[in-house]
Amino acid sequence: MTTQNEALTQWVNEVKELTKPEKVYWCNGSEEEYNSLIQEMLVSGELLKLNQTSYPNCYLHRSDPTDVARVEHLTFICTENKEDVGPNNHWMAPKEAHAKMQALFEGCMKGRTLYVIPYCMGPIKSPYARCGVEITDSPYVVINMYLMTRMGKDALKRIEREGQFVKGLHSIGELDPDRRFIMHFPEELQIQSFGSGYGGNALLGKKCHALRIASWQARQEGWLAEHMLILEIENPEGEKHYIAAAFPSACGKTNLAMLIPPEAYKGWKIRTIGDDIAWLHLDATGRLRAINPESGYFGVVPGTNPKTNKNAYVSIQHDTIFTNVGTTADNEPWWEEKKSGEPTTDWKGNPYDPEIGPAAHPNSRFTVPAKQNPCYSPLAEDPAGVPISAILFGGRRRELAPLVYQSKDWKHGVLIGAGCASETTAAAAGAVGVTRRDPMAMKPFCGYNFADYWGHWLSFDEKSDNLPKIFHVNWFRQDSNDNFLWPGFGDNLRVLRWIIDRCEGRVGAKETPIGYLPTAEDLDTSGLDIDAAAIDSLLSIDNAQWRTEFEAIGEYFDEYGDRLPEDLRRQQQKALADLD
Ligand code: OXD
Ligand code: MN
Repeated sequence: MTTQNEALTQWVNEVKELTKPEKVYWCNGSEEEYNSLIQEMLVSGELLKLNQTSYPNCYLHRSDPTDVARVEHLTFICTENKEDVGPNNHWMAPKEAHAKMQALFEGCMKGRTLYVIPYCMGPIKSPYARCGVEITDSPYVVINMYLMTRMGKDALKRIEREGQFVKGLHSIGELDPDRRFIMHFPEELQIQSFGSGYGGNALLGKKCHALRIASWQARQEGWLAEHMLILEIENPEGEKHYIAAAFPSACGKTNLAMLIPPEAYKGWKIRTIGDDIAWLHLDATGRLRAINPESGYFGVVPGTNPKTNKNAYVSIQHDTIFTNVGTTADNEPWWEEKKSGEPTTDWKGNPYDPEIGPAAHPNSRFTVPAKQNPCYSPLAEDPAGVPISAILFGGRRRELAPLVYQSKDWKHGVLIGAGCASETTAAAAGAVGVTRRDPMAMKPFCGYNFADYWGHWLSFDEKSDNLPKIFHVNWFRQDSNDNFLWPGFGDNLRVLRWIIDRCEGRVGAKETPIGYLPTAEDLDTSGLDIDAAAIDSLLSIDNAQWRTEFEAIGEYFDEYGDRLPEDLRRQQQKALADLD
């Protein structure tokens, strides 16, 4: 396969000149191609066969132990104007970044194959979908892109028709953490990533394109590219709603998107449209419609079991790539909280010793086609996307944030999203469990200045009077003994039900200074083993704590100086005043 597109041919030739691969291979996206790459990687040792009787077509990849998560400190947005990327990003001048990357890529593919991967983010026929081409020297990247995106022939055809695509150049280099950079050039629609094979750093369609570059384009073009799951909820009467929810990495997006209704919720159905990224566009009626640009899930494995997420658990019993899990004596994949089997080998390939560490890396991952999910919604393929009724923001907050509250209006909802904080997780290199501001769960992914991003969010209020309602949820409240107050998982449907009923105007709430909260009567807790004191903590606010919070949010906003939208400052000051 080659192409008629001159810009693409020229770019591939330039990269070939620079990186000096042994061969160039154009990916067509076929199953045969996927299978033959798997065979090659089994021979090279990049993949290991798992037990093919109990886990057919499942393979294990062990990363370099220093390359197991996103590297936010090595991720840069390179624009002419430093102010355009804001204090939320690391900036490098494009000229300097290009020179640095040029030196790294020089001859880096000697003896390797250069793979050209044309891909489409979103249903191939969707007007909202966007294409890119990733060049990589990693067959692991190719097989993951096969599972996560629509890649190959059809994507190339679309690129040839449209003439526009995002250029992503990737090499694993020597996997040396000191020679690792993830560079984005939004003004040039380019990504360059060197020195890492880890998903978020190397599968360039995902975080780099579908969030960082796409958020930049979305602002210019009037849409939103967000770190959100998309789910469909159907009640026993057959009424359907679509919810988009932004939670930081490893905070339960995949679990919520695949929720199994609890016993008491017979007749309710949840279907998954997406588990990580949503692209949202206003339609002619002013509704926000969402597509999932991805076609697979790159999910956190530890904690997945038939109780926490049966749909994910079932999905990964076959045709799955596991990265950095442990294995059992009979060569099945194993991870913490799997609830069956015993590990004998850890994720590094050493004999398992609990004294040394967990069997699976806390950020070990599964890559699986979305269609393997038992509650996959065929609407994930709908070129028109789905109309969103409610947007949820949230994160891990041990304290402070109640189980759920609704914003007073759109602009107040933007304040809620912009003020979000969450405890860090193993999805990114660095300390875990540290509370940090993570506006709209986009801290690591917004490809431009957050001040401009919040302004963009606020601007939707002028564009439509048919926008989704905005809510904040927190499944992670703990008591003073570190016990979770809310059962979470399937029972989160009780909260979603209140949210939908609020959207439909058929359930009550009490107005508080931070927004609308359900009373104990408004939220269905029937049949739950939860005492009144816990419900009270989950559904109440502490004014003094919230005052401190809004002051801290104000200080955080100060970092954005004059660029901060006045409307957002007004919202923050009003929120503070409402607490007096
Ligand atoms: C992810 C992440 O992999 O957010 O989705 O890190
Ligand atoms: Mn994510």
